Amino acid sequence: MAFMMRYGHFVDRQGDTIDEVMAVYMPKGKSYTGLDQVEIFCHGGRQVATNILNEIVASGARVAEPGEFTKLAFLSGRIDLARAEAVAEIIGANTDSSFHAAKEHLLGAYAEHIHMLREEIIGIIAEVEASIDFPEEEIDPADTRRLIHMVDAIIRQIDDLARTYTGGRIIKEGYKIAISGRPNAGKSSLFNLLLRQQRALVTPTAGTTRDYLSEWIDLDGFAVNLIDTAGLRKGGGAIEKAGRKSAIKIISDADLLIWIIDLSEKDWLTKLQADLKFIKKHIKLLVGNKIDLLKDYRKVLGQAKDADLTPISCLTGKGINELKKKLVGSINDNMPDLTSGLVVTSARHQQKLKQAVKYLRAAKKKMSQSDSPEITAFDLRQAAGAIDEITGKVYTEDILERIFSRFCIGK
Ligand SMILES: Nc1nc2c(ncn2[C@@H]2O[C@H](COP(=O)(O)OP(=O)(O)OP(=O)(O)O)[C@@H](O)[C@H]2O)c(=O)[nH]1
Ligand SMILES: [Mg+2]
Repeated sequence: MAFMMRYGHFVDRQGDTIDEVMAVYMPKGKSYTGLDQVEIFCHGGRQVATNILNEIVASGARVAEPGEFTKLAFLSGRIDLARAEAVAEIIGANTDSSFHAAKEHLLGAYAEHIHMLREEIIGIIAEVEASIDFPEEEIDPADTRRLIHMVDAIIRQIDDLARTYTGGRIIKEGYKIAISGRPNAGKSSLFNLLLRQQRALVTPTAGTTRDYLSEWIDLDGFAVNLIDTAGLRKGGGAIEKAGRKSAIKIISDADLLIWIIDLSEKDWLTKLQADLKFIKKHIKLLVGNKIDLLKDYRKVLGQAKDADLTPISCLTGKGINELKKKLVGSINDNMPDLTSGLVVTSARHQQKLKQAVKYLRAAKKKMSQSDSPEITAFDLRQAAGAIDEITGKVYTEDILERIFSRFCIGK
């Protein structure tokens, strides 16, 4: 039966019309949830919808939990868990790249790849278990070598997939760039410049920014979360100390650190050398600011032999385009190829993939030690089980609760 949309009046229990509406009935097996389903289309506006909803609830219905429709779709077997999660990603996508990745997940290339990996593991389990059934027969070492080879190939594939999460997380959550440096270096000035608005307070007083400021910018189609932090220096009052503490946390969470220094200071190089020790663990871009105050900034930069500094002036805007190009380059270096659709954007999936790799490695070790096939099969089954949790072949109420509670109501 084709769906048919009907026109009519929505009347309350007293018989009064609330609104002129359209309604469509979707029978069991053909609806999103897989259950009998009706959708009512009323006029836009909060109050009309609220009145209709109240009337339906008063007649015995209840409001859906967040993600309940998609959860029902999963429970009725219409979609697997990876696709259900992709629905939430589609809704949450706020850049073209996150939308693209989510769409690929929903279309299924990703789920199919996961399914294929699972089938490969199941194939190996079958072979290993076959030797359990015939314990009297000697296992041919060539067979063992072949199986180890197959396990190795799967480990590599799963490992590669799990690694795409570095880029996948960026696609989903945005690329975090923290601007940090000593007080008065021009952090807030750079923040405003990249934001193209006077968002942060800029003053000649060192220690102006105490709390951090966080804004979103679009850099070449990527969502970038730009964070201006308090300047880092010893001493200062309690407020400055608290600001410094939060700045250090932000720096360690960032995907990229912009460390900005004031090139107009006589002792900038000594300071920079001390700073580099402090930030050595971070992925960073060193920026030399206030070149407008220097007669020959190239000569000044030449003093820093091994440190690669990007010269800018927040006052004149010189060097900003070059800096932006470097920022985009740094994002691109971290991004996976999106065209294949094989990008892990969920921390849960990454964790399950890593778990699978762990069990596969254990199985491989046991195979090469010629342990009993029962023990090897156990590890392989654990690996397949971890993969099954991604697609939802195996799930617990707890997992469903965690996934669907993140949805918005009505999805
Ligand atoms: N001449 C010159 N002055 C600049 C430049 N960039 C920033 N300044 C000045 O330097 C001072 C400090 O700038 P801010 O952007 O507030 O520096 P900050 O690093 O955020 O400082 P705190 O928040 O106090 O740590 C202000 O007086 C700015 O106008 C620049 O490129 N050239
Ligand atoms: Mg500031």
